[in-house]
Amino acid sequence: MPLPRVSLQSFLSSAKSALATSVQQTSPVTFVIGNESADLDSLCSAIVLAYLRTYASSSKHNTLYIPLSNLPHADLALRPELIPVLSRANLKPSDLLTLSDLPRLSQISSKLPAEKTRWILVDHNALQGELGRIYGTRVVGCIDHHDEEGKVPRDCGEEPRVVRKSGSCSSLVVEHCREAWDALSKKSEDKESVSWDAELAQLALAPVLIDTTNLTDKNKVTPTDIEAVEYLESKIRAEPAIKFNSEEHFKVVSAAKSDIGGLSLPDILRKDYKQWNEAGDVKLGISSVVKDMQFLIDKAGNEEKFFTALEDFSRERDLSVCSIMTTSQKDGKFQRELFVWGLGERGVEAAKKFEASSREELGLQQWSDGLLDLDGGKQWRRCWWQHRVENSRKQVAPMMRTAIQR
Ligand SMILES: [Mn+2]
Repeated sequence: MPLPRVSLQSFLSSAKSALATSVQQTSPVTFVIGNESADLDSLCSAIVLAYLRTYASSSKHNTLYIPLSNLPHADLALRPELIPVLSRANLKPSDLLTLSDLPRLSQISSKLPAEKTRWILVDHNALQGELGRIYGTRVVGCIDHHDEEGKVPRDCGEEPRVVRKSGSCSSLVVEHCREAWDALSKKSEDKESVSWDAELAQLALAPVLIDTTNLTDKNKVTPTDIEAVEYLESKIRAEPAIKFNSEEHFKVVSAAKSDIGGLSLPDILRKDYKQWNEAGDVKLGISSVVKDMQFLIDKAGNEEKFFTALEDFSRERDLSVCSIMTTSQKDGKFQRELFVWGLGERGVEAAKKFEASSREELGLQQWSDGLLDLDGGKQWRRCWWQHRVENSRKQVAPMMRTAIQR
């Protein structure tokens, strides 16, 4: 039997104590974790799935699924968009469980032995980095909208295994849990349950609105997203105390998201950052930024200072290919820039190969008379306008990864 239902806030606080107890007693633990860019989609999908698997599953077991945000606690401050989203669910950033709640890396294998853990991935389907190295074989399910990486077992038994295109991973989570969620709502139709449903629905809805630009981005929206929005809005409307307007909520959250003027350049670069290891130990890092290249250069002071900051950023992470993808609006038109810096022999080779194979597909065009470009022996740098704006990091990263594999 699933555990008796509580509010989202009580759920997160039980999850925190459950995690502390399992570390103390090395008892079994089940995590739901988003990807390491830890964007709104990843964070909300993990909480919503963990909550519904805990309280609405048809399983005979009473497992508490622990939602883990894939970032250190301090980095929550880099996500101003969390504030309006969490507050609608009566949560604050400090309620979330993060990597800082895990034992330190040097002790993690003994305090949280792999064989005692189960991992369900949302918004990615291959556990990356150190966690992947230690716990990669303990992944027992996933719900994701990225390319299939073939890492999660085909048969996940009772746990979900969904990898399918959609604007937001949260839409897939909602679709998967819908029946169980309805059954849970039916069990008790008192005021409390209605308001808990509305909190949960608002949490699930925010990433769908953000990732599909309020369902207007035709390159991203799928029927699953549209159905999820309808379904979630009906759950929110059922709570008379809430005045909710999706359009207005979308505006508030996206304004908070692009308000990065107060962050330092390194913070902006790591805010929405993903890294991959290819062909042995060639590291690729891609930062997504919601302002244009000129904003980043101005933030640093000038081009030279910008490159110095970027070089430090790459060195700290031992990158062979360092890339930035920007999004911005000019005269009401959505635009993208793409910057790639190959460092060292393998990095240069991969970056050049990427340009040759993707120039046409991505509609790459020289940026500002090649102001940022460089052809050195062990360095190669390019900045382009990316005219095929429908390609986000989700499409561009696999192209770069392929270019690295020789
Ligand atoms: Mn996503």
